[in-house]
Amino acid sequence: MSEDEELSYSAAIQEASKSICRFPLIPVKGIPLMSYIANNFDAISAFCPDSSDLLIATYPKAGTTWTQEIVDLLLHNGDAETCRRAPTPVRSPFLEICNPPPIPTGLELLSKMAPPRIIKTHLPFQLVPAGFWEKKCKAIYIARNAKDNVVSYYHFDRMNLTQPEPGPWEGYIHKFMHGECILMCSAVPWGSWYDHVKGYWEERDKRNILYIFYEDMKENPRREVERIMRYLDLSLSDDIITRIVELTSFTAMKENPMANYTCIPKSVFDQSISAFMRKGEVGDWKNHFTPEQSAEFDADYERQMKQADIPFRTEFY
Ligand code: PPS
Repeated sequence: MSEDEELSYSAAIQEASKSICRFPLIPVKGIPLMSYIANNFDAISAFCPDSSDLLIATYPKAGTTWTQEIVDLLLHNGDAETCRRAPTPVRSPFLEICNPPPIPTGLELLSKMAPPRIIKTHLPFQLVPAGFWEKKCKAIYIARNAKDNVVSYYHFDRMNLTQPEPGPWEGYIHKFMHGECILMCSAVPWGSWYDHVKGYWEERDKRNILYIFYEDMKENPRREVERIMRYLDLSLSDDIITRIVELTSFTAMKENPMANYTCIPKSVFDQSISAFMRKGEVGDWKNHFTPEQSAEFDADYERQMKQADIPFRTEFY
């Protein structure tokens, strides 16, 4: 994307922000999606990737932006300058995103880029366009433990003025636990965390999906950057890997205007309510859950995850 196009992206958001509102949720095959996305879903489903495209799939707030930055740097040999060519959503379009015109949709941005592209999605496995699997595209799935994920999502829904109003924390936990309800007013966009993480987990071997954990990235970022590098069939020097780990630390990304979403105006992302790069920690849930809420959440978690053998960690021991 040229500098002019990048400027026009920011200008488009500025223009559209006058008509921004908290969009209602509409179910698509049972998954609650924001109305703009749901109404455009046939076009999203029909998207035909190139076999060289890479999909980065996550439940919202699981470490998408972090992984997008790591992958962009890996593909550009750790060149920080090149990776500051445009904000994250322009460098690595969000497949299903649709907002009021004139903001370009994810599909429009993708149509102007030559493969290989780094494509972000929050769609659960069953809603991902079939072309990704038919073309045997590589895909990285990042999962984050449910308790930190719900905390991050809650603060995001407070500041992202296009997502449904989160309401009080107490009620939000229940919306998150119940995922996709019949009542769209008591659901969260993209539906159940539990079904999302299980859906990709079950398909990871068959579809050659690299399934990684936010907590592992925090614990040993170098090990996880190297894991991603090998999955992408790249081989970079130790020095470049060290550089990539530094450039993708929470502090570096919080300060990076091309990664911290300050490209989105306050009328859409009000970062005075909560920063996009908020805390970036494992275990922040302890500052939010009461002991009673934690016990109720854990009991429900047991029920929803009992068949799944996914090694989530909610803290470091
Ligand atoms: S989104 O909107 O779904 O794309 O958000 P996503 O990028 O998936 O998740 C945002 C959370 O990830 C944290 N983050 C990071 N943590 C550690 N290191 C790095 N480099 C990093 N970059 C982003 C970000 O702070 C959000 O988590 P919380 O817990 O809210 O701070």
